[in-house]
Amino acid sequence: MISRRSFITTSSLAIAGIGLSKHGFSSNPIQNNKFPIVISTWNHGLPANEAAWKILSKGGYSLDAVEAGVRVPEGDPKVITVGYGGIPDSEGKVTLDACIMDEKGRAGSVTYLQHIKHPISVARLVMEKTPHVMLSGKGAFEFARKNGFKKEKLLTPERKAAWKKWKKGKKKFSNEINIENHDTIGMLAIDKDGRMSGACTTSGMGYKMPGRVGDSPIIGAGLFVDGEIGGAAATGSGELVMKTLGTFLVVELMRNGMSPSRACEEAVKRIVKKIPDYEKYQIGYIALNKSGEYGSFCIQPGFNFAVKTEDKTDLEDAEAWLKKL
Ligand code: SD4
Repeated sequence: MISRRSFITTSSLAIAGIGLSKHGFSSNPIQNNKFPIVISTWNHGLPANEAAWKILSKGGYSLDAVEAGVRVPEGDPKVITVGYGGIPDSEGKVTLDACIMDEKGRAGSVTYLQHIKHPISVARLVMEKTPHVMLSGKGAFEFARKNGFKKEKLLTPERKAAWKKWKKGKKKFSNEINIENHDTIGMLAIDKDGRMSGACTTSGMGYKMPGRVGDSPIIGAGLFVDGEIGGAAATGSGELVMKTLGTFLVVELMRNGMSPSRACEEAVKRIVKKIPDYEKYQIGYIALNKSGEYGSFCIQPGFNFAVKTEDKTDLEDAEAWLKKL
């Protein structure tokens, strides 16, 4: 049982944002008290943030901003882990997962969606036009078609050729760290009026099993926003994030007083403590609290995230568990 003394010590450290890890370092919050702000995962977050910024800088709504932002990699075939041009499953089908959440706690999600270029916009419509949170597969596709989305071919000739090569090599699916498994975009934004929204969208693990759905469309796993506290988004091996409800955990840790960086670190720690071969995997979290402080943490060095405010346009490296050992 936790003693009253250690509770007071732990919580006052946490409230001060001074979290000491087992390595004895502290993750300090990065201060940014000016709105608007938008942060997103990986370097394709830079152009995505620009699109979001067009809306945020004019005083627009963060929900419109995150939707417009993540549509950029969704529509870009050079980004091979999101939307159009994404890596297919083991049968050559591109299946997409996405979700969106606003400051009021409303949420919408689509999973295993095929033939639709912008799953994030379908997820938003699920949130706004249905009594449900999540639509999947055929139902999600039919809902999208009824709402005017075009049926499109998402497998590009380049990705088809790569898939054929992969199949010939009779490689097995692996959710361990490798290029195929990176680069879901997760985005968090606060607008001029202090409203926070988030979006997350991906083509999932490359060459995954048919029917596989990852963490990205699951509220509390790939994305979570609580307008009163803050938000978090995840990238990496979705199975590990799902089993720990990673972004919900990050937001709860922030609710209990942790800084965004420290909360992300703690959520990574929950994973590495449980999985003996964690070194094979990558998980990256980003988090933003209601005051505009942001942070991140990951398992492997190499995860970066893009930040945009009035004063900066940055790509920042996340602190990594393995680097700190
Ligand atoms: C998934 N989390 O489907 C996604 C993949 C990913 O960066 O994030 N890539 O498990």
